[in-house]
Amino acid sequence: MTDKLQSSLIPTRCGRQIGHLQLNKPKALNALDLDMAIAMQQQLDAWRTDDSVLMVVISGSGPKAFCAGGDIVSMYQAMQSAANQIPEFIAEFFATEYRLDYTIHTYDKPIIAWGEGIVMGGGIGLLAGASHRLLTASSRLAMPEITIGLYPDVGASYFLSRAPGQSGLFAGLTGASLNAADGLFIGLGDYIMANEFLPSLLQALGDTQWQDGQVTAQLDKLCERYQLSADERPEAQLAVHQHSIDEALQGCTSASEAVKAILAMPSAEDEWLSKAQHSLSKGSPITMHLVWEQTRRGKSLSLAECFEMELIMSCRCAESGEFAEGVRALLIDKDKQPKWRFADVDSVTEDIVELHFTSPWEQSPLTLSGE
Ligand code: QUE
Repeated sequence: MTDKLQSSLIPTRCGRQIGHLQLNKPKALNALDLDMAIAMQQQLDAWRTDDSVLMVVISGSGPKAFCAGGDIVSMYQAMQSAANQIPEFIAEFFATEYRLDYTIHTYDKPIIAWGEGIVMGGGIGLLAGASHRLLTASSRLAMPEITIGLYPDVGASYFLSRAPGQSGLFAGLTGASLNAADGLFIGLGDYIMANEFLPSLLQALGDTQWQDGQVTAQLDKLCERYQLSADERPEAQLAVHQHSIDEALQGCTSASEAVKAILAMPSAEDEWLSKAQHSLSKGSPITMHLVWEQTRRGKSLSLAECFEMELIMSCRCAESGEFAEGVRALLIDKDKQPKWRFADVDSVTEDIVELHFTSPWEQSPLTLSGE
C-alpha cells in the first residue's frame, strides 16, 4: 500500500468494521495517480469478500479537495516520450482508473463518497458510482476536460447522457462549475452535509448498532438525519438555467449547432453562464465533437460499454497530441494558449471524430461488459 492512499478500519459497536480509504496528496488536490488507483482497487477487492467489513468510506485529505482529477502531469510525460502513439502508460492508467470506477458502481456493500471541496474529472469518477454521495457547501463539481483537449470520461458518457434535459451536454461542453445543489439536480450527489462534518460522520458510523440486512436502510436514515436543511443549502445554479439551456439546445442536430447555441445564450450580468461560455469558446474543437457524440451514443450503451468506449476515446486523444497540448498550456508552460489542431468546431472533419470511436486494438485492455 502506498502512503498516497491511507487505508484504515474503524471499529463499530456491533463488532464489525468500516473500511476507510483516504486519498492523501493534499498539495496536488488529491489527484489520482496510477499507484493510488491500483491500491484502491486492491483494498476494495479485499474488503468485498471480508465479512467483517460492512461498508467503505472514501474521502480526500484536507478540506480543499476530494479529488481534482487524474495525474495528468505523469500522462503528459508519457505522451512526450511517444508522440503520435498511444503510450503504454496511458492505456494502463485509463484502464486501471475505469476498472476502479466500475468497481465502485457495482460494489455490493455501501460506499460513502465524501465529496467536499473540489471534485473534478477523475474525482467525479470516484464519486459517481458510490451508493451514498455526500456533498457539502464547499463542493465544486466539474467535468472541465474541454480545457485540456480530453473530454468528460470516467463514465460521463453514461451519467451525462442520463442527466435531466440537456444539462449533461451543457456541463460537458462548458466544464461548468456545479455546487452541491446542482450536483443533486444533475444526479451526482445524494445528500448535502455541513463542511468538515466528516469526523463526526465517522464517529456516528462507529457508534451505530448495525443490523444484518438493515445496513443500507440504517445508513440512509443516518445520512437523512445529518443532512443540511433546505435553507442551509447552497442555491442551485444549474436548475435556474435549465429552462434556457433546454430551449437553446433542443433541436440542435450537430456539435456545431450546440456550441453556437450555448455561445448565443444571453449572459450579461450572469457570471456563472459567462464563465461557462468562456471555457467553451477557448476549449478544444475536437472535444466539442467528442462530447456531442459521446452523449448521443452513451444513451443506449450500458455502463460497462461506456467505459470501454471511453478507453478508446482517451487513448486516441493521447495519440493525436490534442490532450498533450492542452496539459502543456494549462499545467506545464502555463501560457493558457493551447494551439488546438483545428481552428474551430466547423473545421473538424468527420473522419477525425470517427477515429476517436475506432478501437486501435484487436483485443481491448479493458473488458467489463462480459463480467
Ligand atoms: C481541466 C481538467 C483537469 C484540471 C484542470 C482543468 C484535470 C486534472 C487537473 C489536476 C489538478 C491538480 C493536480 C493535477 C491535475 O486539473 O483533469 O495533477 O495536482 O486532473 O481545467 O480536466
